[in-house]
Amino acid sequence: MSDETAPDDTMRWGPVADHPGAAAIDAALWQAARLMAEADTVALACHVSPDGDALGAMLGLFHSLREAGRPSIASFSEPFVTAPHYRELPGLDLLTEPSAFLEAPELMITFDTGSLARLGSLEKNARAATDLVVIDHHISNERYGTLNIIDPDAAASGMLVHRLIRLTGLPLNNDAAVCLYAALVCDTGRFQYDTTTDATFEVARDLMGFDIPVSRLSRALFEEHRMAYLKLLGDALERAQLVPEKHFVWTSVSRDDRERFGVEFDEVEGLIDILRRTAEANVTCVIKQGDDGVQRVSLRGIGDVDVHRIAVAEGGGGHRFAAGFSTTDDPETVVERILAEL
Ligand SMILES: [Mn+2]
Repeated sequence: MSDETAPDDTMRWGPVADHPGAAAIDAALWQAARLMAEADTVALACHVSPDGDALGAMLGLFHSLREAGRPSIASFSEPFVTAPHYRELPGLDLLTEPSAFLEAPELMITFDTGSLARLGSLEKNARAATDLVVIDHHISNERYGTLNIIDPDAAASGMLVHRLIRLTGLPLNNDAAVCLYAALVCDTGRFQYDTTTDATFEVARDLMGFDIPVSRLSRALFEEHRMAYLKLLGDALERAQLVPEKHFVWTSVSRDDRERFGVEFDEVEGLIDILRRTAEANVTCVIKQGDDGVQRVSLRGIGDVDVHRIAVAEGGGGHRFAAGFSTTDDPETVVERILAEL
């Protein structure tokens, strides 16, 4: 699921403890910095099928640690490929294959990853880690670390990495700045979601002190697609169905569809951002079948609708306005269940 790219209403759920104060977060970040200083190697990981925030946050700290001369590795689970629109993020070529990741890291840090299961094949490495630091902004985070730094008020996990670097005096170099900028623009929808605050602009301003290729990044991240994807998009929109009485629109992309158009699973990530433009809909759903046959269901909501609730009922997670879950049921059955919930 790469459904973390929309705002959440941070006042809506969770006990007060889910919203640690600034001092508590800073104390936890200092604790993480101490662990990083003591570990022989710092092992970084993010969730399966990483999005711009997961990659950007992880690579941001990776570049900082490398600049500081701290031995570190970074990885994510198989399928060990990143969507082509992340190609401008520096450091993808420095990632370690998950099979070569430390089996029992002294210190492992996860980014943007709400649960151990979301680490995919790296879950076993996380379970074997002596210290496990969890850096995330998902309110549904299961707090599976030995040190959990969860800030639902942060617009992106990259915001927390920036805070860690600036708070503790870790070096911020150009590559780190580009990665953190990518994390920020991806999870704020290019400063368009309600998560966009003075804090996000302050971080953006700090990062802009470096040489950020703004327009090149923007085109790669948000605009450019292969013709094959645009053809698949046309087909998926042609088949999209509006359920007017439920203000619901949905479409699906099967494994066969992707094979027919020659499109990889990760390339279809942004389809929902097109379909959610439907004026008649408050809830948008895209059901994408992975190469393993499993259906990944992405939900987007606007207004009073809480799609997080629907996703949680299906064993998934996310935010109030952007959530998702996985299922082996066929798309029609899934949609029937969602419609019943609405
Ligand atoms: Mn995120």
